[in-house]
Amino acid sequence: MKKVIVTGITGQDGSYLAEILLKKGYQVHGIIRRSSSFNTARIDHLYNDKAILNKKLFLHYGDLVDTSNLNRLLEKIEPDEIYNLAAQSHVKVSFEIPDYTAQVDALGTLRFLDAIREVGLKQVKFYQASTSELYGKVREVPQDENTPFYPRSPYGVAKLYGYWIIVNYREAYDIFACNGILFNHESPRRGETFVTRKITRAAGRIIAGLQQKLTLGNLDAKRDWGFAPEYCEGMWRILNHKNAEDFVLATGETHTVREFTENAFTNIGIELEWKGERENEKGIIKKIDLTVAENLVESEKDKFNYKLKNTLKIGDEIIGIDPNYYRPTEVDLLIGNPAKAEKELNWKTKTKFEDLVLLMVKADLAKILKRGF
Ligand code: NAP
Ligand code: F7E
Repeated sequence: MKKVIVTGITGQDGSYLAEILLKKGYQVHGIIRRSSSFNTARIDHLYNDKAILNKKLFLHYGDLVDTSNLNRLLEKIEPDEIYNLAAQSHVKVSFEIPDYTAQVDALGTLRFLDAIREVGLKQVKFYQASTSELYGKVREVPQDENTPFYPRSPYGVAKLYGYWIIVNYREAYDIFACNGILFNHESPRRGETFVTRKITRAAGRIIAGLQQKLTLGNLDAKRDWGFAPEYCEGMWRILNHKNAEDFVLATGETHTVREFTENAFTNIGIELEWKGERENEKGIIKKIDLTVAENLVESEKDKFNYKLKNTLKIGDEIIGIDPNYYRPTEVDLLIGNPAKAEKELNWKTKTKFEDLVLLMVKADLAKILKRGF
């Protein structure tokens, strides 16, 4: 049985990747960090499964800022593959904690690579979670593996170090190390402070009468949004390609935050109208039809403990802007060209933008009507 280490296993991608690797027959060793409250919600369904717990899934405490435990874990596990997904992954937060972000996202990658060298694991394959944020102030449209980088945040700059140290260790020490340059990928497991999940969760809470208003930042930023599980399958394909190379994973489509918002609210029966400009812009209800939200989750209604309580009406202001969500330097436009991955890995996204928004809205609304929050 092949053994694999996944850092960041408690995150969105780590949880999907763990599922994929378990299905492929790997023994999965996840690294989790100590937390004052439970942080394993995304993998509890795997960890609580006794068969998996006993034979295939192991969790170890560790932190990318602690070198000593990385060496120990590598010696103990002797993995065939390592997926380095752990990171301070929030771009806006990286402006508040740039030093910590660099410690984890830049030096954390170096620590891991150097531990591999130190322990002498010659055969191990290493995946690095690189990002479209490297392109930042984009030098060309669309972006591919040869597009020059211009990061626009402490997060992007830290990940730039991570990218180049992978390339350097590959060339200097012949380590099978690869960068997956992944464009934004989302899911019902996306953290609630990233814009997509913030919007889909708010749409559900607003139509359920639990929240009056959604406050956002820059509505005009454009992102290439795909569905996370498909990207995690792509990570495995990158490491199982015959050569250690870097790959872009993306959909090749781009949409604004505004379009995502409009789409999400349409899925719960609200048509929005925008009024005002910049920080004075507001999203107002133009049309509303409660049966749309009811029909969306009709098939799951037996599991619900709460009902939709609609007190909304045409003219209600349900979206506002708070400049606190603006970033000191923004990434305005991302659109990836996944041609290399399509050709060499036979990897292609299946979930279209509209389907992604729909599945996220539906999952959030169902969760809210089950739990009441
Ligand atoms: P996420 O949900 O924020 O998960 C991050 C994971 O890293 C969590 O498990 C977190 O643990 C862990 N972590 C944070 N700091 C750590 C530390 N010091 N030591 C050990 N673990 C630490 O992120 P994601 O969306 O799954 O993304 C996975 C990776 O891909 C990240 O490296 C991200 O930067 C990169 N990426 C993401 C996207 C995207 O669109 N999702 C695109 C390109 C690249 P806790 O659960 O305890 O917080
Ligand atoms: O922002 C705008 C914001 O935080 C997307 C991470 O996974 O993908 C992610 O980084 C856009 C930005 O993701 C709000 O200004 C407007 O333009 O969802 P986000 P991100 O910054 O693209 C990349 C590929 C990664 O690697 C990262 O790890 O949405 N925006 N209003 C907002 N963003 C947030 N978070 N909250 C708002 O209220």
